[in-house]
Amino acid sequence: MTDTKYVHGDVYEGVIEGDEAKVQRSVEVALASGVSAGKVLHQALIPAMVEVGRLFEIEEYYIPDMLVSARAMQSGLDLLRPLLTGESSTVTAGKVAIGTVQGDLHDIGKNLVTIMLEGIGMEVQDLGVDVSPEQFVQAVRDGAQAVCMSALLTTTMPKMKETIEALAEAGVRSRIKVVVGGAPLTQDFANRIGADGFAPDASSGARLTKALLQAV
Ligand code: B1M
Repeated sequence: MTDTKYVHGDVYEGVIEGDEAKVQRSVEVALASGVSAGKVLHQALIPAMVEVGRLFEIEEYYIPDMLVSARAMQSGLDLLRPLLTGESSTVTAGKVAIGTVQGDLHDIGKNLVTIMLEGIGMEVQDLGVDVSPEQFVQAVRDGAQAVCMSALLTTTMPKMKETIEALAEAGVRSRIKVVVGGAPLTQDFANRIGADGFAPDASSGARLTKALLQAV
């Protein structure tokens, strides 16, 4: 059995079936047999969530199905976290506050960005989901040098603009960097709302945040 066939098999199926035990067991087997953490993530876990979204769209899956799949995906991600972050303990590259914007409960993409940020030596304050503009402002007052926002719903994207406006009203916008991401976003949207950067995936989002801070 090849690497690719393996990870596309049990890990992928486990997420779609919402079977946490199967995901954990098969991620462990994949890692033990030499499959890289990145391969498990990009060739099995993420494609499985894309398939779950497709099944939801065609009404084969409902919200509880999406929820159990998300839990199964997260359980696999938990096993990959130490490998993706490289267990780096020296924090030197700056402090970032991250969250999913107000009204939005999707956190897997945001959690991935967090892992990638930690992996490149950033100190991360994870504000969680449903984060209000005021909470982001407070995080900056508490020392965050960059704000990373995630949104998965077209209906919650406007909260990113509101948050940037709240940061400006609080007088802290000019001293921080704002990076946005999430499946429905585009570079054009990021430009229009006045963000400093947009990234289509978690690792480029983390790298962009660090680069923007280093360019200050
Ligand atoms: Co929801 N959901 N959901 N959902 N859900 C989507 C997003 C949807 C596309 C499904 C569909 O219709 N095909 C659709 C949105 C449609 C739209 O707005 N255009 C949708 C909907 C409609 C809803 C509800 C409204 C359903 C309802 O109630 N009727 C509801 C809303 C609840 C709310 O938030 N208020 C809802 C609820 C849920 C669950 C709670 C059940 C669950 C989330 C559980 C959780 O996150 N803990 C859920 C899930 C799992 C999904 C799908 C299936 C998977 C999302 C995911 O985790 N993807 C999703 C379908 C899909 O995406 N195909 C769907 C994997 C993850 C790794 O990708 O988050 O995109 P993603 O992150 C990517 C990039 O976007 C990027 O990096 C990652 C890759 O490396 N990225 C960043 C993300 N943030 C970034 C930030 C950055 C940089 C990059 O810089 C700061």
